[in-house]
Amino acid sequence: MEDTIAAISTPVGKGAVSIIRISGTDSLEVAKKLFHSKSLFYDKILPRFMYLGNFDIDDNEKEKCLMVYFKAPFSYTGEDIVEFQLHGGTFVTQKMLERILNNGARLAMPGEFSRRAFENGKISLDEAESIIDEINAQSEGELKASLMQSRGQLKVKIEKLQNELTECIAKIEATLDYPEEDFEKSAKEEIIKTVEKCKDQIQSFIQNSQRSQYLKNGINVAIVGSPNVGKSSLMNALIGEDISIVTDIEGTTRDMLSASTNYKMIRINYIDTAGIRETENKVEKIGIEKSKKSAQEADVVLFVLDGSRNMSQEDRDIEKSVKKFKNVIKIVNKIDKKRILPKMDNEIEISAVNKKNIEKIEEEIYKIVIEDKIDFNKQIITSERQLEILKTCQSLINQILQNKNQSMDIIALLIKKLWNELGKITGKSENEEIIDMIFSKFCLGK
Ligand SMILES: Nc1nc2c(ncn2[C@@H]2O[C@H](COP(=O)(O)OP(=O)(O)OP(=O)(O)O)[C@@H](O)[C@H]2O)c(=O)[nH]1
Ligand SMILES: [Mg+2]
Repeated sequence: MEDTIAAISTPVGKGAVSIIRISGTDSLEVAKKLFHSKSLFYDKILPRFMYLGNFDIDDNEKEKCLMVYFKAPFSYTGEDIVEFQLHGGTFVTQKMLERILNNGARLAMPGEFSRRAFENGKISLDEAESIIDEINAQSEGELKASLMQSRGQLKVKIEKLQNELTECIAKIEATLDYPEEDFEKSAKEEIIKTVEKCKDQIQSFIQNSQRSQYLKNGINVAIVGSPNVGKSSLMNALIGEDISIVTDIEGTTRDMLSASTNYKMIRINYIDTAGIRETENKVEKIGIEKSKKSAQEADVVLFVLDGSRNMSQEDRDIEKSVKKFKNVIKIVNKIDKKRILPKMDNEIEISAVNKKNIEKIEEEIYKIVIEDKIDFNKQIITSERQLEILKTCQSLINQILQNKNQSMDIIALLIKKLWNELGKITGKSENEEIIDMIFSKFCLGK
């Protein structure tokens, strides 16, 4: 039997309400020693019923709080759970936990509640991982992705694939028992069909997941252009704060500076860079190299021009070098001044100092990176681990297809491997190591 564990389940120092959770066979026994209420008789306690009462902090001091009992197996962990909810701050909460730990429970390890939930069949591995993501989610989009996962949709789909593969394995075993030519041939055809179907599904999971990386990491946007066109002014306008130095001296920005904002649930990370030009200045040169590199690595490049003058040779050189990037937005700045620069296709006119049309840039970034590309209603994979597994599956599938003319036992071996690999997502391939790894990423109390 598992021992009884306890921890504070709410984030330290945040929020008005704290929750202490106890899980295990002795949960009620522990509570009985410490919590008293006129309406509560421990031998007749009602599960899922809130009891208001007092918790003995020590001999003289009591803390008013709520207690609720979840009877096994109808609880998060599948075990008996007792939860205390209190309004006290960090100190009182800590004190209560200490009392609980001195009265029959031990401190839970990070992720231990969820691990027990998994072990008792309450959540799948897939759901457990998404709980970690929910806890760590930074933007709403990211949260949505992990919520989708926590409904276990990926697990359901992958389990289905696993079941189909199980049938394949059964078929192969049958052909080994009855090695008549015809039977083997038709079985093989069916097996290859199933494997091809797996291939398509997994490919679409992977594709969607690569897009969903934007949800997780945000979109990286490099602001490039020649000196003095107003890159830093634009950066400040986008962020809504004066974080980058602006002067009328060419070559003001020497080092890269990045800052983020949220737009429609997505984080956008802007990188202000040094104006690109020929220079002998050593520091500026390094800055320019960094600019070029950040443009290469960015998801979107904002190519900024000064609308109040014609294109310089430098502008033209930069234009040429950004042409090879896939998402480039031409920004014509300083439209508060008289426009000299000829009109171009697909440009966005702005005034960084007057903060005019800044939102158009955000809209455009969102449009070219996110719209039509991420379908929030589709399965989105946010976990790096799951993506790696799916990639391994992909290469196993390719191996199977390449070896389809080999003997049945070779194919069977590869299909079993594939089945096991998929099981690392559904939890249907008893591998302790993976399970340990996932739950170790949880924080205490979850
Ligand atoms: N009239 C007008 N002036 C602007 C605008 N945006 C920037 N400027 C001016 O242009 C000059 C250069 O601005 P910065 O933002 O420092 O330009 P930069 O591209 O970052 O320059 P470097 O860092 O040197 O490459 C400053 O004097 C700004 O005040 C604008 O929209 N309208
Ligand atoms: Mg600058």
